[in-house]
Amino acid sequence: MKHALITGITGQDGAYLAKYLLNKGYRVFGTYRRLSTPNFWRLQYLGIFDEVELFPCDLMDSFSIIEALRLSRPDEVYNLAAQSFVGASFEQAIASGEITGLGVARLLEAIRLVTPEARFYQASTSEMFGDNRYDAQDENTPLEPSSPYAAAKLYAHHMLKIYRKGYGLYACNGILFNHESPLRGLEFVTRKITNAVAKIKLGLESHIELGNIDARRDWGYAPEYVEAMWLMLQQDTPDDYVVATNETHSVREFLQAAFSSAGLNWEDHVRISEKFLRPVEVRSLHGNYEKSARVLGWQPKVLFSDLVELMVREDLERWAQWNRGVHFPWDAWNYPNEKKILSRKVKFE
Ligand code: NAP
Ligand code: G4F
Repeated sequence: MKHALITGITGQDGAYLAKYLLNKGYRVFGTYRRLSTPNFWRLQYLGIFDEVELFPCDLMDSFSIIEALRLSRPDEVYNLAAQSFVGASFEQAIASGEITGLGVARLLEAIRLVTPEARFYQASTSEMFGDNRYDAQDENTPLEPSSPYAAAKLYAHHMLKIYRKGYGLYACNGILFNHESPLRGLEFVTRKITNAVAKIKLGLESHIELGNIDARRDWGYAPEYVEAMWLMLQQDTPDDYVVATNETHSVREFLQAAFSSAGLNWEDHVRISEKFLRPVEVRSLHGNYEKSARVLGWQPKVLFSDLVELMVREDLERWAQWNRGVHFPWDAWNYPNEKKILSRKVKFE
């Protein structure tokens, strides 16, 4: 039986990847951070909490990484752990560099020393293209990061290439464009919108505050993207791949589609707040996944309008259940309102 180790198993992609690998017959190990309140809701939501084996581990702590590798003896390591929120990386630039950048160097060193035969997947990102001037981005597009998060990911991306070339590790960078789902964190714009649509529809909230709604992203469906991660590690030689839908849509289009799928007019419920504007914005991302299609045989099936609809439907269903007093593992009731969180843009009198 093959062993897989997933860092960041408590996150959106970690949970879906764990489920995918369990279905393929893998023994799945995952790392989680010690938090004051445990965060296993996604694994419970997918019904796999009892099927995965968990280690406490932090990418800031090399010894905890070594211990996770030593105990799990993985054939495949998927590094999904990161401070993954671009907005927060402006507020916590150093911690983002430590975790999202240097954390990967710690992991590569540990693999080199402890399990050099293990195949390694790194969660690289389209955010590395930055506020670029290209119509569509692929594996050869220049990388011009526009956030502390992207700069940290770029460092990790290059460290992987150095370890692949220098030490012969089987290691792949998956340059994934935005991918969403009902398990997406509530801070990211898609889920922030679909959660708000559900609350507004049910009379629990009246409006939502957003930043730059002209920004454009290439949004795909997360459960399909974890399959591409696995495919990358099954090839004869390691390489880097773009995973995307080859469509780009604005946040405004997302709003329009999400509110109208619940029979609402978005303009009645949206306010723009400078609190959600970033010091540097990535205005447009649009991925060309031709190489993934050609080499991996991968292509997206769920596209923009189906994605928006399935996310709205699930958030509506959850809030309706909550209204009926049904209890289930879920994040939203525990995170009542982003408005409580202050930002650097707040001026104190
Ligand atoms: P996510 O939901 O934010 O999950 C991030 C995971 O990293 C969580 O399990 C989190 O643990 C863990 N983590 C955070 N800090 C850590 C630390 N210091 N040590 C160990 N673990 C830590 O992110 P996602 O959407 O699943 O994305 C997975 C990966 O793909 C991330 O690396 C992200 O940057 C990258 N990526 C995502 C997208 C996308 O559109 N989703 C696109 C391109 C690349 P807690 O649960 O304890 O917070
Ligand atoms: O949903 P977002 O926060 O995602 P972003 O910044 O594109 O990053 C995500 O995708 C990356 C891949 O390209 C990943 F590497 C990264 O880990 C993460 O998963 O923001 C999307 C767009 C941005 O342009 C942002 O400025 O939406 C805009 N936006 C407008 N109002 C907002 C808001 N974003 C958030 N989070 N919240 C708002 O109120």
